[in-house]
Amino acid sequence: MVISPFHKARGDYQPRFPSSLTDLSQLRGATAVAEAHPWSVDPAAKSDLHAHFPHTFRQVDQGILELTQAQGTSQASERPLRVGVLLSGGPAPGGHNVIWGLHDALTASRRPFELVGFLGGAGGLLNNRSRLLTHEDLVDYRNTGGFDLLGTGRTKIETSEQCAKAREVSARHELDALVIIGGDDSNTNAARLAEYFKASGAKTAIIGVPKTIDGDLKNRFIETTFGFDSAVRLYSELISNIARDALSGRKYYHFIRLMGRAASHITLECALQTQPTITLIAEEVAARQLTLAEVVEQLATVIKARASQGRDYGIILVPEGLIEFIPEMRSLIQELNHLLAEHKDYISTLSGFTEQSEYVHRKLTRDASYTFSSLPLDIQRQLLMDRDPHGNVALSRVETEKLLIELVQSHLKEEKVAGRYSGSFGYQHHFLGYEGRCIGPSNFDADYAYSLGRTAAALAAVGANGYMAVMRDLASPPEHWRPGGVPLLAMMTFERRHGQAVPVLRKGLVELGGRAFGYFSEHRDAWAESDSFRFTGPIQYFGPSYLTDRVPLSLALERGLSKETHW
Ligand code: FBP
Repeated sequence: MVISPFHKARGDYQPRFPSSLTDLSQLRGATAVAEAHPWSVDPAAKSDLHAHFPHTFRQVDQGILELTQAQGTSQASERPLRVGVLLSGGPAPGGHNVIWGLHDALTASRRPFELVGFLGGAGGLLNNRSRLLTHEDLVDYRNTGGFDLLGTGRTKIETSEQCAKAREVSARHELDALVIIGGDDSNTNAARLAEYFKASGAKTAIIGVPKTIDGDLKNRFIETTFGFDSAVRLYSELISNIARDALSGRKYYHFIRLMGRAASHITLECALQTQPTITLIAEEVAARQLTLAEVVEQLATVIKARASQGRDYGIILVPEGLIEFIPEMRSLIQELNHLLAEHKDYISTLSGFTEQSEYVHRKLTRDASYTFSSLPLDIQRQLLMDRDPHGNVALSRVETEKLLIELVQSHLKEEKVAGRYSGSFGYQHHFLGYEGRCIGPSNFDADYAYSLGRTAAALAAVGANGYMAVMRDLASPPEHWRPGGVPLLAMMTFERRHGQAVPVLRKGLVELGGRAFGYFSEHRDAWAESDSFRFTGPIQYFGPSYLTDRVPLSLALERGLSKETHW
């Protein structure tokens, strides 16, 4: 690795963390306590959860593990603590800091330890591909983006054979704990493993860490995931640069699709940051049951109104997940997912798109077939591409922004003929996704991920099997954050997959009744009418704290902080 001056200087940043995580030697011996916290899981799901997780279910009623310092002096233990760690799913800025925090906390515990990193996600665990991680290995990865220290993967752990394999590998390494850094799917894996390990008497505690740029691992216990802040700051910088270009040239509408497979958190945060002309929020489209034609009409209405003021330019934000939230598209995609899974072998024998699409047309219901054929050929092709390991269409490859451009363009042509539009519709399209997943973490993410790593070490020290490391009060300074552990099962729900109800970690979508969406919906009409772009500039790693230590605006709004201090 070649170390640039920036890389070196940024590596010197020492993340801030809650003072309660300073000395893990004070924590050894199960000082974690059950917080008296009134909570409940969905009562209907509770008995089903019990049936799926009979050995770990009791934790749901035990509550949050709050990490507190033990009284008195610590007792030395000569038995080394062995901890495994893996990175899973899409990269998110801060992943390396979780491992660094884990390592630092284990070092500070003054107990001998070994940290084993599994390579390439859960696949590395199942195939026992691993390396020992030492201080020297981590030095050049401090405060860096990416998951390249260990690599990542999307292997699912579903079968008991896989669980048995994971148990065997963990036993071979004599692991006291295995830390899984991932999103909702990876933490669903973690919950399954925790149950299997407990049932089979394995000594390894499974601990989850909430990661994803999408920000959709969010609920009453998780205020946001690490990686979200850095990714949206980069996207917001790029959007504001494009907005300046739009204002300068005054000839293009820029359709910008933003990553986020399901939820529109990234798009909402970028809208709050940059105040674009139009922002589509997928959850709202679904709640209002808007058809594709209605979404297009909504866009065209703003474009026409702006044209009448001589403004033939603007910024339009489109969430990656939008297409699955439009009712007729959702039905079509669900049918396609089902078809492609059921007839996978046969479809793979068909040569090329034309044959595949003819076959699919014959199998789809009438409505779905109609929707499919009304789409541009490129989009049809993208909807037939290989599925991800969960059987879902790879939305990052579906160019929804181009679909919208094509439909808006033809709508405006008709409006022009009818004399209702006299502007000129120039456009550009962009997709902001991969470029945000590996940038160097902002201070917020560097601190948050590092603190989660220290928390995971604390949970490992107390053998908290089936818990996720969390940090609460994130809008306060890091020294005041409240670390803890939440039972993975307390965040689970049931989803239908391949016709069966399966337990999965619940995805946190944008709450339309929440303060962040509320602020956006109060202001969006003004942003559409006149140009109110907000130019964020790049992430600041050095400089005054009011620039470097910012928290996401949606988090600030949700925590009731004033606009004046956080804008
Ligand atoms: P995670 O949920 O694993 O963090 O990944 C999210 C994401 O970045 C999505 O926004 C995007 O659709 C997807 O990953 C792309 O996945 P891949 O890396 O497999 O192309």
